[in-house]
Amino acid sequence: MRFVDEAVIRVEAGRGGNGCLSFRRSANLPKGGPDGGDGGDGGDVCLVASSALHTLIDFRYQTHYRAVSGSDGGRQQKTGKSGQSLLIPVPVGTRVTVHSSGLLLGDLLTDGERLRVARGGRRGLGNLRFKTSVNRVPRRTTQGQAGEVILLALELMLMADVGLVGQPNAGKSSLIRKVSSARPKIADYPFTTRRPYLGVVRLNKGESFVMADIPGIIKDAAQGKGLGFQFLKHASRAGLLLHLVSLGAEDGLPLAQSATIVRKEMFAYSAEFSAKEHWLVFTKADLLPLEEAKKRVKEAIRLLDWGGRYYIISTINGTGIESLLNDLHLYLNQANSLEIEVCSGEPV
Ligand SMILES: Nc1nc2c(ncn2[C@@H]2O[C@H](COP(=O)(O)OP(=O)(O)OP(=O)(O)O)[C@@H](O)[C@H]2O)c(=O)[nH]1
Ligand SMILES: [Mg+2]
Repeated sequence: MRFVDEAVIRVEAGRGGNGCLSFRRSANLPKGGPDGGDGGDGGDVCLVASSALHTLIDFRYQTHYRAVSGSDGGRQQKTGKSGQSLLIPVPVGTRVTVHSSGLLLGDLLTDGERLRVARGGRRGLGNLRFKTSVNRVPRRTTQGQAGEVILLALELMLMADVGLVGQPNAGKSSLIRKVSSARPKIADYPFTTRRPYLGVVRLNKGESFVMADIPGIIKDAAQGKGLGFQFLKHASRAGLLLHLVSLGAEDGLPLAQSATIVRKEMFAYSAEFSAKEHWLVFTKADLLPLEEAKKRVKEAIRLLDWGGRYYIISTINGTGIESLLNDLHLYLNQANSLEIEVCSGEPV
């Protein structure tokens, strides 16, 4: 299936139904009072997050959405039927803004979360409402109001705990395949992965976390080169980034230089990335003797003046994978419990 992470749609809420102008008439009551009922309210348009969806592709085919209008009021004090809300399912992780102004309306982050994006028009009032002691035959009614119409920009940012970033061929897809059931293609040419993939990494005791494989980042990606820039936003929701650097030095550069290319692009894309937890992961350790790999990595760490965590792994012989997963698990658990503490703190 094609991966689409941006869409513009037009949503229109339903009109309110008109109020009714009517007087009671019957054989024994030729001059009855007013009995025109109110109209029904117009239906709202709401977006609802659904974990069953993973792309915005549906919105490429359907770009207009309209909720049902309220019915007009009727004789004998009959209120018109209200229009039902139109619920539009979107993937979890969808950000909703007003297309013209960029105003943020909301982020739909949990399954089932609902966001009203267009309010239905209010009902019109029937003439029964205008009966007073001085006006017993009111001929006044009001019309139902138009529903809101709005052009929305939808943007999907995948929800992952851990994002994989790195140059093409760094071994990102190989790692996610090794530790999850995600199945992105693996090959020795750049940009094998052309869209982000999510994989659930299952750990002992039924615990799990979500990892995102993001297409490779090359020099000048932040200016639009390659594919990396377009998809970097999917890394922006991850709490932790694993930056993969190949010990195979396919780009012919020393490790520290390779790593710097990607770091520069990430920070050029968004300053937000510099505040994120980053770990360096040196891949393809099986390509050289472990002692040699450690020596090169130490040198790179020194040159980069790297104070964060780093790992040496191989998806071919399994080096370092278990310890990486254990540390990820511990880190994410800690981060989650911190979040819970913050949320449950007493209000000050
Ligand atoms: N020797 C060795 N080769 C590896 C290892 N991991 C990945 N590779 C190879 O490196 C090449 C690129 O791997 P991918 O996993 O496709 O790399 P990627 O980072 O997803 O690349 P893009 O999708 O192009 O960004 C493939 O030929 C893999 O077989 C490893 O641990 N050891
Ligand atoms: Mg890949």
